[in-house]
Amino acid sequence: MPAVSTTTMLKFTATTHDVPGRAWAGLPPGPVVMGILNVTPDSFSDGGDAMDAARAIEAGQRMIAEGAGLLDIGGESTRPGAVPVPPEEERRRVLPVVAALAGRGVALSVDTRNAGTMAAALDAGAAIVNDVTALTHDPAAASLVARRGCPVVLMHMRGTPATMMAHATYADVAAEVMAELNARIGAAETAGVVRSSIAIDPGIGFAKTGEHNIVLLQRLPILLGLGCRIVVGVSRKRFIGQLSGAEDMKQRMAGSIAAGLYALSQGATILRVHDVAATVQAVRTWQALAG
Ligand code: HH2
Repeated sequence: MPAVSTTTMLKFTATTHDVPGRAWAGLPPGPVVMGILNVTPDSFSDGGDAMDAARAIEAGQRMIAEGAGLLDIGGESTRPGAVPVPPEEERRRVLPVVAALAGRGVALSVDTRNAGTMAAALDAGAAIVNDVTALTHDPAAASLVARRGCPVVLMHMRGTPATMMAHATYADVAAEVMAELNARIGAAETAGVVRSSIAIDPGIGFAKTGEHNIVLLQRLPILLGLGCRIVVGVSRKRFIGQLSGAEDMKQRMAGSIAAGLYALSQGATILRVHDVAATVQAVRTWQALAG
């Protein structure tokens, strides 16, 4: 893990105010709601809800009408211990949904760690790659993203979905996540990815305990120093249940919105959520008041 010097930290802090409005993926500068479309039978929070293409397309259309600025389409669950999905099956799940929702007024991201799925989804009309492994899982991913020149979300994780919780040990979670994301940005740039096409994500729940998630959100402004827009996904996650007492994942909407608004106040500008209509209403109200 690269060391981050005090001078670098100060430089990061000094540029903080520049970042939230930064152009990325053609999105407006303020908060954007990214609707989650999991075309999977086993996602932790909505598994099976949008499993077949027709239901996923309908859900996507509803999210667009509800004010989503982005749709994130995935065909493989990354919950702790999830069974990996062969890339061919992943493509069978996501491609018809991408093709049907392309050109409907919002950008589509494909949530995948496989270069073949990234390429096929971009060909089918997706504009953005969202990789929970920050382009580390597939050796062909970084050069593919560089060649296509598409915007990319680099999320922080350690290990794999199967092993990540064994790696949830940090002396200073915020500084280590920042340093590790900084290293991933550097690796992507070395592969030819342009920095302005990169957004970052602290990876809430990925190789993090509930306490780590809380500290990361409280110290989120440290990530602004990396000069990229920040995506945050707290929606229905386990720590929302821990904080609020809501054990049923589908009963975690209010807590998810509270955590999402808090993330916006800490410098995030893209919220990855299941409950689009309620989040859009909350974000608009928060934005009007916060200015
Ligand atoms: N979280 C999940 C999946 N992809 N991508 C980004 N950038 N940030 C996240 O926090 C994130 C993500 C996990 O949530 P979900 O899609 O609801 O569940 P599953 O992985 O089980 O499909």
